[in-house]
Amino acid sequence: MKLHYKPGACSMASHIILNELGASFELDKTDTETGKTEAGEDFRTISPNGYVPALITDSGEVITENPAVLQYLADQSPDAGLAPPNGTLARSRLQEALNFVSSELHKSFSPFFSGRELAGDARQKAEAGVGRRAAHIERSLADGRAFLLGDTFTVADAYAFVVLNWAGFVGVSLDAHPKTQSYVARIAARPATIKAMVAEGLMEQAA
Ligand SMILES: N[C@@H](CCC(=O)N[C@@H](CS)C(=O)NCC(=O)O)C(=O)O
Repeated sequence: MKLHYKPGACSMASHIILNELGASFELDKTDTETGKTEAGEDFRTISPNGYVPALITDSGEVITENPAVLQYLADQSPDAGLAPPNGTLARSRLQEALNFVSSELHKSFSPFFSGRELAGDARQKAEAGVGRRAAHIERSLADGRAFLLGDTFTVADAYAFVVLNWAGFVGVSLDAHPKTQSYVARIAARPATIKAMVAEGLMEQAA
C-alpha cells in the first residue's frame, strides 16, 4: 500500500492506523499546492480532487475520503479491533463518529487554513465553531470512557486526534474541554502516533 500524505494533515490519521496495524506501506509526501507527489507524479492523475489522504491499495485501487480510507484499513485486519464488525450497531456508532469528525470537527478548522488572515470577529467566530465541535467530543467522553466508542481505540480516535491536535497549532485553546485535552494526550502517547509524527517531521525521536 502507498499513502499520499501531507505532514500533519488529516492524512496522518491513516498513517497512525497503518502503524497501529504494523502494516507494510510506503509514504509519498504530496504537495497539494503544486500537485506533485514526492515521486514526481501529477497527483491529480491519481486523485482528481487533489487532496490527501489518497491510499493506493496493493491491487492499485485509489481510495480517498478519510472515513473510507480509515475503515478500509481497519477492515484489512479485523482482529486488530480498530473498527467494530460491519452490520453492528457499534459499526454505525463508528460511522457516526467518523462523519462527525469529517464534516463537523475537521471542517470547523477550515477558516484557519484558508490562507487568508483571520482576525477580529472572523477569528472569534471560527474559534467558537471549533469550541462547539470540541464540546461534542467532551460530551462523548463525559462518562469517563477513554475513547469515542468506549474503552477501545478505533480509527475514529486517530482521526479525531489529528484534527484536535490542530487546535494548538492554530492557537485555539481547549482548556474548556479537559476530558478532550486528556484524550488528545492519551492518543499522542501511543507508539503508533509518535512514530507517525516523527516520520512526518512533527516531532523528534526521543533519545
Ligand atoms: N473530504 C476530504 C477532505 C480532505 C482534506 O481536507 N485534505 C486536506 C488536508 S487535511 C488537503 O489535502 N488540503 C489540500 C487541498 O485541499 O488542496 C477527506 O475527508 O478526505
